[in-house]
Amino acid sequence: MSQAVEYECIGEIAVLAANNPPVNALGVDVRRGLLAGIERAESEGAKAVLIYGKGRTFFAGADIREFGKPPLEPFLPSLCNRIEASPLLVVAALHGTALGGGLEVALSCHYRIAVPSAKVGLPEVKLGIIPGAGGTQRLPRITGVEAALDVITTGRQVQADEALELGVVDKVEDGEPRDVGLAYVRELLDMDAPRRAVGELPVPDPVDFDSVYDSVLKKGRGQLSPAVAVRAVQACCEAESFADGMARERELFQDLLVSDQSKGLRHAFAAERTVGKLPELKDVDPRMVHQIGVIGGGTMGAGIATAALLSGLPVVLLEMSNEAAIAAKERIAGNLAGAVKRGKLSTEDHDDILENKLELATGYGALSGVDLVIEAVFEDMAVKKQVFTQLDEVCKKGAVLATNTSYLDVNEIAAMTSRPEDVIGLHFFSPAHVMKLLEIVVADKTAPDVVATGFALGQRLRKVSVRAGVCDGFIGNRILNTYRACADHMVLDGASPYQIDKALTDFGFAMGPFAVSDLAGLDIGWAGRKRRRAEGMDPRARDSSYADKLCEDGHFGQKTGKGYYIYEKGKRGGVPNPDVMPLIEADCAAQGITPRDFSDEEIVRRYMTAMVNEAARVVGEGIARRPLDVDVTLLYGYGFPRYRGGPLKWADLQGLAGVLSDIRNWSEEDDYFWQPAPLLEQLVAEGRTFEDLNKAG
Ligand code: T1G
Repeated sequence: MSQAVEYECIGEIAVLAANNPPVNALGVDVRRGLLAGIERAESEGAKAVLIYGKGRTFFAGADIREFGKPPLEPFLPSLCNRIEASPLLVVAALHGTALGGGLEVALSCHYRIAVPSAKVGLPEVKLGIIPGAGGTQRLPRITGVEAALDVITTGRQVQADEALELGVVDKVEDGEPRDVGLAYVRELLDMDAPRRAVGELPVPDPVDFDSVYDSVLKKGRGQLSPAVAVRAVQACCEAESFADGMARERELFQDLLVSDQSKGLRHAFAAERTVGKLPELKDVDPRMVHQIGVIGGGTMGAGIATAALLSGLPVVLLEMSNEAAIAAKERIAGNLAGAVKRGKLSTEDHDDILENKLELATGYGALSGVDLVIEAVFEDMAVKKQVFTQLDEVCKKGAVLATNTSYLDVNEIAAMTSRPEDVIGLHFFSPAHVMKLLEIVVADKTAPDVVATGFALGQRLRKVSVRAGVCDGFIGNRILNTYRACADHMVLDGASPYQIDKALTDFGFAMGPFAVSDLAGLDIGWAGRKRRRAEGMDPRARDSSYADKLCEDGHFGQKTGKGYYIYEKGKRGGVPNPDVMPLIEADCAAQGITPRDFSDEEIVRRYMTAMVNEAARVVGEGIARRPLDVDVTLLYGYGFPRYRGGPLKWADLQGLAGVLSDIRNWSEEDDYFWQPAPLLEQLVAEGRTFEDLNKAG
């Protein structure tokens, strides 16, 4: 009997304890252990079997690391059928997160008990697949079709009390899973409870599956798995037999398992768990952080302070005047009120934070005792240098001095202090208390324990932290500049901003580049263009003036009600601004450009290829450690569609040779913008992929 499942006999009850840390994933050893356990219990005359998980959770699903490898017996669907068919009474005791194949094993048992903190769910759609071991056939028989469709197409985790209401679990009892499980089995044996095979329960009433399919597909914005799951549940109602329904589920599951969408989502799952693991930080302890300082109470500063306060960290917020400090407190109070509204914060905690955890200050002296300071003042180098000169004077020895700059040279800022080893970039994304991404910008002299402190803070603030080197725009904004420029080039060559936005939202982006510019504020792009022109642009670089004209007329997007789109108060989204196309036509005419038609495919291909090419440079220069760091950055900070895995995963799935040949073709029309990244050329020459670099770590 493999150690992945331990066997013991308590009287007439055989106990199978899964022991496969960290999350009792149903890898082959666990599956073999369960099968052997059931067979042994039957052969040794047990009356009942209890299955539970040791450690932090019941089975959290199939072992994702086995996907894409040759499957090994016993397969999970047949194991579940075998458990269900056992003549013994089989009971599951759930704690932690009983997810995916884990819940499917539990549903194949005859009874289920859970501890109050347990959660159950079938999150397979989040991996681009569907439940593949009976979840779409057994769950509807217990909960009815509507509830099953909700759980399966959303992939959400269901708390124990709701699971009891739905009938997914039969009892909720507090205690150790083994103990409450044993007590429940004895109770069932004492009352001579019958075996209950869920697969033998009556077929539930159907719903209008076609309209459910259409609405789920629409909601998925191109992701297929939730909609395919509807067809699997439909089979539960329409198949001749339970076995036929299982077969249909498996068919749909296998198709999705080999799909690019599932490869993209599984990559995203693994990448977001790997991005925080840096070999150079192994055995490096972060510095202790018990209180932080935030300089600047504008949108970013207030958001950063809110994120820290919500994580339980006391904050000293420094502003230049009392009025500004009070305004900052109001912004923070607004953010916190939003958290109360979303049920993320109690009113008591809300009040406690504002009364006891947030300290306002107008003098740098107030920062002398904090462990870490984050500067979020106006994005101007001279102002930053002034702030860090002051911080160097007042902050205690060992304090971490962080800048929230989104572009500026962190080395230059660090050089303003006598302790550049304590300086780091912590680049939050707006709104900072909502957006998950945190770029941790490591300057040339930043000490390893300061980097470790940045990651520890990121974890405490529930951020997804990505290490970035110093360059103009670090990882995310640098790549954004390039694919955004590509969009401008296509506009100059004849594609309308509205066609481009539509093509990219159809591709899966939450918003197209021009709608994003309106959201962020056209004045930011304008300032950037002016800065680049002032610094002197390469004469071969293409430039456009149509957006400048919009800004000169005071149209900065959503915040002024007009930009590329016109925004009516209270209405979601905007309608195209009729003034824009004439500005573009005038710009083209002035540059002697003859506009041409673009297909949506070509728009997406050029936009994505520009993104990939710049990303390859960012990895090639070591600004990003691994390709997965870029993917996580774009997924969490730039609305990249998760089911495509990120730009470099997308490139691998497309085939790098094809991506490179496109760049070479397009360089014939513009050899300045379309210069292949050396890393991309190298990978193609060596027949390797970005995933190979991820694996190399
Ligand atoms: N397989 C393998 N490893 C897994 C895993 C899994 N299913 N789930 C988690 N891990 C690893 C993870 O990579 C990390 O490793 C460590 O466990 C801790 O995870 C037929 C086919 C369970 C809620 O989708 O949602 O069943 O980084 O950092 O925040 O229908 O992990 O330490 O090396 O995330 O506390 C369905 C996926 C599979 C659940 C815990 N199940 N996991 O969250 O810790 S498909 C899922 C999670 C399936 C069947 C189909 C979460 C968690 P490392 P963590 P956490």
